[in-house]
Amino acid sequence: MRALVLGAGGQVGTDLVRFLLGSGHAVAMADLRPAAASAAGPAMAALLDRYGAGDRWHTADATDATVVARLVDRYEADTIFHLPALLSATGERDPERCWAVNMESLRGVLDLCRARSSRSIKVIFPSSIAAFGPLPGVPGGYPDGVASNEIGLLPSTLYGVTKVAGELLGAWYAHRGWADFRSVRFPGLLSAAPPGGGSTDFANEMLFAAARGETSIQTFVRADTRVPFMHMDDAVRALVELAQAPAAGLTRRAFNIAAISPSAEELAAALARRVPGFTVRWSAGGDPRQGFLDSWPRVLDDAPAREEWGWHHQFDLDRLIDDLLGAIRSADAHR
Ligand code: AKB
Repeated sequence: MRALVLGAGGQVGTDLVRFLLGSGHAVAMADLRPAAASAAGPAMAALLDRYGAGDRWHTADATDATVVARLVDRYEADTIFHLPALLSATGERDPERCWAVNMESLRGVLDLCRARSSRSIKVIFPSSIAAFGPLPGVPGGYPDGVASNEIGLLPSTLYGVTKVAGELLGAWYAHRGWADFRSVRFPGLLSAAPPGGGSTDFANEMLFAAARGETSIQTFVRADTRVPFMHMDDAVRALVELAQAPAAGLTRRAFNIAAISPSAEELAAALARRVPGFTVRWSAGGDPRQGFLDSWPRVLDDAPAREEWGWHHQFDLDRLIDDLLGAIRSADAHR
């Protein structure tokens, strides 16, 4: 694969770059931040040095179509990972920028693919559980096990609107034969890099606090909050495996992918089993992010991804926590 990773310095981008380089792919990267200031910190610059890839990191506006065109041509990219995004909480606070970063930049990438349609460039776009929203007239929201083709993608956040619109726009470009667009709906993602302005961040905050030995933390969610989560290693593998899946086997352009769905209380209990004394003070509700979380499915059905391109997760809750507590402590030790 000759990959161009846009938004390479974010929570997903840094781990995706690590995975791609480690798997021997040719990778070029763009982000507003220099590598050493990415979500992975100086470790990112060290990683690039190790693979001799430092000069393929471009500190540039990855949402600028001219920049992207230059990079696609220079590196003869056959796959573009479009990762720049404002997440659910920050997107509500800055809707104009959310639309520009999430949507306009995707449209720029798709237009670029259209201009080079003879190359059939793949565009891999992370969608999200935020594509779902409250079902009108259905108290309690979605039943557990929401399928990939569930009708009623009615998001309650602008972030979710950009994800649904991005899925539809990409599918239309694919239908016209201009881009090979593919998308996964990510759950909340957990890794050793700090997240950036999502509603699922409560879980990342709990993990970071436990890893750092904080034994009493306040969270913005209720104890019974339940949404799907996934280890970042599974998430980046999903992006790459979907990019590599033979087109003939795919019946759709957007796939649910699922791993675990612990409640916030179950997550806290799993942390407390490893960090003695770890306790969480729960919120009674009222934070807008609680409303967003309540509007998302608790459990996703990802059967089409499993059947059509062999998707499977590797991290259950216990393995995920053991791995990430260690990874956060090790990253802290090297900062
Ligand atoms: C968010 O909380 O906004 C993101 C997401 C679910 O896509 N983590």
